[in-house]
Amino acid sequence: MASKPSTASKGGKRKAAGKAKANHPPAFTQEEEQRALRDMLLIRRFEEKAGQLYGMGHIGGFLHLYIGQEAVATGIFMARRPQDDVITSYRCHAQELLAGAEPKAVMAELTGRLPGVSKGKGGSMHMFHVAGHFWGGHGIVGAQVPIGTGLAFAAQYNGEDRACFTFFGEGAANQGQVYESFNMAALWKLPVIYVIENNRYAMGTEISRATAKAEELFMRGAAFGIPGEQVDGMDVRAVKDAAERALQHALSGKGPYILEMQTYRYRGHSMSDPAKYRSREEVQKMRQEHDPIEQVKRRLLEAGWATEEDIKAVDQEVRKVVAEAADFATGAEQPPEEELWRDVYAPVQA
Ligand SMILES: Cc1ncc(C[n+]2csc(CCOP(=O)(O)OP(=O)(O)O)c2C)c(N)n1
Repeated sequence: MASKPSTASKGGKRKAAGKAKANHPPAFTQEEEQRALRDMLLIRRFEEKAGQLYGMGHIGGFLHLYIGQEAVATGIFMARRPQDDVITSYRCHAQELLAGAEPKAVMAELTGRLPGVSKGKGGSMHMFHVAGHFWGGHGIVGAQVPIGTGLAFAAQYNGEDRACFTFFGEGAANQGQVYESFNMAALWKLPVIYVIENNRYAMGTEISRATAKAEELFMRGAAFGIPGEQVDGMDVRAVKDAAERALQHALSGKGPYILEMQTYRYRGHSMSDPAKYRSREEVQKMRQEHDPIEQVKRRLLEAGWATEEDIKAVDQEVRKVVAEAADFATGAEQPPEEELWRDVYAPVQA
């Protein structure tokens, strides 16, 4: 079963690992469905607008969109407690918004303006929200994995009640530092949950062309005794359910846990990717059959918890927030030249 953790057994044989589709997550309450709808719509509309601003020349540098993957960050944030840490790669706008950053300040970071979350100096890949325990936003593939492991070490060392959700892509799952982190996390039983966002494509390569045992990424910790689960990452209920189980495990002193989220990104790796490595039909099929937002809408309608008009009203409200953020971000002040020298080093306390 997908919901059962798998580790290597004593005889060297692995327990059977199910497919993501076999997962039957517990139903959401009306409130949870409504929250999931709004959060995922905010992320999608925000990303669509960011894509437009990039096309108009308002955003420079890289821009990696999260469209299609909304259920992963949303489900994790529904399970995490406010004190739990989160860290991710350069594909980070969704986590930044869910951690509580103002959409205006996030968009202003994308356009490189002073009121941006990193004063316009970080851009798309380097955003943080310390008050919301979100620690970035990292451009080096896999680099956030040891940092997330370190955050979990700090929690354990300081006797604090928190765990760290450490996101990384399936491409990053082949990086050496991931396994150094797994070793330390397992050895010291650190409260860290490794969230592998398997969107099936790294920068320009389909997973099976670059990754051994591509269908079993959740087993990547088996040699260290780290349990793992494969999760339907297009279903926000499955994500939340698995994240709660993983958090429970990590907080009970049993150490790290791996969640392989089977997800999909609709857009290219970044804005400059023509995505020639897959067909339009494949993307279309995912959108039609597995879209995370459409799944929530369908359930809300079927349960009689919302009408088409109610759903449209949420969308309108979110579009307004995003449009205001875009206006703000394109009209805000640029960082002055002296900002270049600020925030380079942390102040040292004697
Ligand atoms: C150490 C390092 N190697 C290569 C790159 C270039 N690069 C940026 S993203 C990327 C692909 C990563 O794919 P994945 O981890 O699956 O994440 P996704 O972009 O799919 O979210 C590569 C190779 C980099 N930034 N850092």
